[in-house]
Amino acid sequence: MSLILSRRALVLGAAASLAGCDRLAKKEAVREALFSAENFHKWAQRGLMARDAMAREFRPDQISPFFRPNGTANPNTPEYKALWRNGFADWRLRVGGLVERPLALSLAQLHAFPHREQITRHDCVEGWSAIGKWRGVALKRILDAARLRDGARYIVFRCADDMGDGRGYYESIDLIDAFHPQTILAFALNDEPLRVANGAPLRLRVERQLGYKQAKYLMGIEALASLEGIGGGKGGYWEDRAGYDWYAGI
Ligand SMILES: Nc1nc2c(c(=O)[nH]1)N[C@H]1C(S)=C(S)[C@@H](COP(=O)(O)O)O[C@H]1N2
Ligand SMILES: [Mo]
Repeated sequence: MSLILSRRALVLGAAASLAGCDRLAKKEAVREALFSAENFHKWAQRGLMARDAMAREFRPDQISPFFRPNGTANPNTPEYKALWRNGFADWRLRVGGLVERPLALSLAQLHAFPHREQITRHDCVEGWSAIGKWRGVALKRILDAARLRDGARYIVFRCADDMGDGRGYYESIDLIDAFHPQTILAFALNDEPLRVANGAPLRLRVERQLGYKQAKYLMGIEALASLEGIGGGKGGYWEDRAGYDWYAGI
């Protein structure tokens, strides 16, 4: 899927849900008819603009001296410990679901993609913030390499920490956030490889949203048509467990 096509699909998807005609929008013929309506196009553009806006970026001298860890500070499972002991040489990011080309990427392979760096503020619902400099690979590049299939609407992130209830931490975002230029899979914080406390070896940064969306200890990402049947069905660990908003926009 080219950038143009996927952005076009996003515009259609966003506007179709606004109009409450999700089901209809799935039919290609109807999509085309909708897309050609002049007013519709303007309206779709306006709707997208807000979601497409960039999160604020900060100067290097504004970086917090310490990026406080929160939630799991070490998954401590036998599987994770084995990966850690080996410097994550055997770790792979599995990319699957509705993709043409499932991937299993090593850290070295991720490093070979072009990098993006951004200094952003992380806001946790518990009432603290920290500014950090993240380096990683734009999620878009990974999704383009795996080639999303047509029905894909969400990206789910699976984490290594099991949260003690047999169900792991997980999170999910829609394709608007997935293709946002500041949405990256980060392997470095403040010019150092991500520490275990902050999500080693890889974590999500989805900068327009709150802290709990920033999934740490990534093991896999999946493209899905729906979030039904994933975890408790609400799209994330805290969404399932405490009723936090799925879209945690800041
Ligand atoms: N896998 C995993 N990801 C997670 C969490 C967690 O417990 N497990 N906690 C979330 C919350 S509530 C916050 S505020 C941030 C904290 O990131 P930090 O530990 O780097 O500060 O990670 C988020 N991602
Ligand atoms: Mo948080």
